[in-house]
Amino acid sequence: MSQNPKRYTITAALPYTNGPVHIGHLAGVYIPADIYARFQRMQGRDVAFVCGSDEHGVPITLKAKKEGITPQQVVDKYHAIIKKSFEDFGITFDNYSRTSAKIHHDTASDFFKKLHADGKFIEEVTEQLYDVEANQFLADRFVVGTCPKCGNEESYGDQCENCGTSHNATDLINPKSAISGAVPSLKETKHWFLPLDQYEPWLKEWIVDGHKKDWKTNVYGQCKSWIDDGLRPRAVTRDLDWGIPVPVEGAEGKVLYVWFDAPIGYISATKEWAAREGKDWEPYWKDSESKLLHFIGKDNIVFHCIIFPSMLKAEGSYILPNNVPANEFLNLEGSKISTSKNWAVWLHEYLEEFPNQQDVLRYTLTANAPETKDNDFTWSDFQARNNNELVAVFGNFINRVVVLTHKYYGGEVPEASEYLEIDQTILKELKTYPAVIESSIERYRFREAQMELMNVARLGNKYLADEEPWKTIKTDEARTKTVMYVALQIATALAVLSEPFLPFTSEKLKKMLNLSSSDATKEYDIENTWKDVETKANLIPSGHTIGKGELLFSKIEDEQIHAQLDKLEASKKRNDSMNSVQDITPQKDTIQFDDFTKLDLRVGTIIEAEKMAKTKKLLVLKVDTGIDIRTIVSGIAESFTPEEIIGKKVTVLVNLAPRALRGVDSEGMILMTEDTSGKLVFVNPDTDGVSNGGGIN
Ligand code: B3M
Ligand code: ZN
Repeated sequence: MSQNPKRYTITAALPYTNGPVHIGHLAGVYIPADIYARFQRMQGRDVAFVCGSDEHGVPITLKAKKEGITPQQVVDKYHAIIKKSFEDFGITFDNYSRTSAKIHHDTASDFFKKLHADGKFIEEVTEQLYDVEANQFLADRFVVGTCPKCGNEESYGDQCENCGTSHNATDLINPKSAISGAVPSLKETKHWFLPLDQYEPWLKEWIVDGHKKDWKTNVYGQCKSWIDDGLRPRAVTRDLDWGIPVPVEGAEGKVLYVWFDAPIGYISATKEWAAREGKDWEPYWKDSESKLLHFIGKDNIVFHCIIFPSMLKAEGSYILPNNVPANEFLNLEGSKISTSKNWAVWLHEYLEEFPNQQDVLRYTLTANAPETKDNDFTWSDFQARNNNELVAVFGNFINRVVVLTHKYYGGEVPEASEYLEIDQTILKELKTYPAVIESSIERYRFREAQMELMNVARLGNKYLADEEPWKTIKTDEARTKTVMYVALQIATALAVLSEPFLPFTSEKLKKMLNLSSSDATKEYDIENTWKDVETKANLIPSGHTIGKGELLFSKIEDEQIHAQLDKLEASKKRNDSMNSVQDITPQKDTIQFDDFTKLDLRVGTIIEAEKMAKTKKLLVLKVDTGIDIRTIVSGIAESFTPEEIIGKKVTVLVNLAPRALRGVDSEGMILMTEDTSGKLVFVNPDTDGVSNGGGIN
C-alpha cells in the first residue's frame, strides 16, 4: 500500500443494544475512532466511518426476558438512546445503522449463502447444551460456567470475560443455565462450522509474521497466543429464535451466531451509507488501496482479528483489516465498570449533569485512555483535568488573547512589525505541531497526540507570560502589536488542531475568531487546513476583526464532584445490600387471596417488655393492639434489650391461635425480618399518624 491509502474504512464496534452506553465505551472505542476519522477527513481523505447497533444475540434476549418485553422493544428503546448519545458527544459516524435493518439481514444472509455454496462450512450434528426446564438450547450467554482456561467461574458459553478466551459452550466446566439455573443436559443438533483450524497457517503468516511490528502489543500478543494454542472449528449458527434465520435448507429454527452477523454489520452500514450518498460501497471493502481499521475493546480482539478475517478470507473478495487498534478497559474509581451493578457513568446522565460539557469528558477520557493497560477514571481527576488544564491552560490562553485584542485594538488583528528572535522561535515551533500530532494519531497514540495539542496552548501561555503585552502596551506599541499578532496565530492554530479532540471547543473558538465555521450564516471564511498550520505565514491576517469573547471552559466546583461520588456511593450501598442477602429463601407455595384475608395483621405498640427468667432468647411483651393489650412472647432477647423496644410500633398478627411458651400464653406474633448484616429488625409500620389497631392490607 502506498503511504497514503486511497480511502479509509473505519469501523467502531457495534454496541449491544441491551443498555445505554457509558464512559468505558467512549474511552475504549468511540473517541479514539472519532479522533482518527475527524483527523483523516481534515486531511481531505476519503473516509467511511461506520457503526450501528448490534441487535441480535443472547444479551438482547436476556434483557427482554428480564424486562418482560419483546427483543424488538428492547432494541428499539436502546438503539434510540445510544444513537442520541453518540450524536450528543460529537461522534461523527458517516452512518450509524442497526443489524435489524433489512439491508443487514440481506447482506449477512448472502454472505452465509456464498460461503455455504463455496463449501466453506462443515455441517455437523453435535451434542449441545440443552435446558430441559426452559426447553431450549443454551448458547453463548444463556450458559455460565467455569472457564477451562483461567478458572473464572462466571464465564459465558462463547467467551470468558476474565481471560478473553473464546470457546464452545460445551467446553465449560460445571455449566449452568442462565435462564433456569438448571444443570444442562446434552441434546443433538445440526450446525454449520467455520473450520478455523484450516485458516491457521494463513493466520500465522498474516498476523504472527506480518503484523508483529505495526499492531499494538496487546492485540498482537492475544492473537499469537490463540494461534499458538491451536484453533478449532467454530459454530456460526445457533438454535435460537432471535436473529437472522440461517438461509439454507434444513435449518429451520436456527439463526446465525451473533458474532457471525455483527461484523458483517460494518459492511451493511457502508452499503446503506453509500446508497444514501450515491456512492459505490465496494471499493471501501474490496479495493486493496483502502485502509480497513477496526476500533474495538480488548474483549472483541479474537472476533476481529481471527474469526471475521477468516470469514472475509473464505468469502474471497474482501480486503483484510490493516490494523485493529484495540484498547484495554477503563475502570471507574478503582472498580470494574458494571452495567448490572450500575457502577458506571452513563453518557445521557452525564449530559444532564454537565450540560454542554462534552469536550471535558472527551478530553479526560483521551488523557486517560486505556491504550496500553487498563486505566482508571476518577471524578477528582476529571475535575483536575478540567480546572488545571482546560481552564487554566487552554481557556486561559484564548481568553487573554481575545480580551486583549478587543481591549487594545477593538477586536482587529494588529500588524506585526519587526520579529524578534523569540517570535521567530515561537512561530517555528508552532509549525512543528501538525506533524508531531499527526505522527501520534497515525500510530493510534491518542493520549500523546492530545498532550501535544495542549503543548500548543502551553506555548502560547508561556509566550504571553514572557512578553507581557499588558506591560509593553504602555511603553512600546509596535512591540505589543507584534506579540498580539503572534499570539493570535497560535490561537488560530489551536482552533484547527483541536478539532479532532475537542470538536465543540474548536467550533466555538472558530466562531470567536470569526474564522470559517459550520455555521451557515457565517460572514467570514478564513479556511485553514491542518497543513496550513505548518506552511502558511498568516493563519489569521492583520485587519481581520475577531468576534466576541466567551469562556471556552468553566471551573468545575467541588460540590459537583461530591454529587457524582455520592451517586456512586449509593450504587455501592445498593449492591452491598443486595449481595449480603445471600440465602434468600425460595418463595413458598402460592396461596389464594382468601387465605391471605384470613390473616389479621394490625399495627401495635410495645408498652412493656421484660426478659423471661431462665431463658436466653425470650422477651415477654405487652402490646397495645388497639383492640386490647395482650401478652406476646417473642424470641428476640439476643437482639434487643427490653428498654430499647418499649414504645416501638410493630406489626402484629393478632389472630394467631394462642400458644404457651414456658408457661406463658403468647397471644399473637410480631413480624420481624433481618437487616443486611443479619440483625433482627421489626417490620416497622414506620409512619406517623398510624394508630394502634390499624389493619394491614
Ligand atoms: N456487540 C460486543 C460488545 O458490545 C459486540 C461488538 C460487535 S462488533 C461487530 O462488546
Ligand atoms: Zn477465562
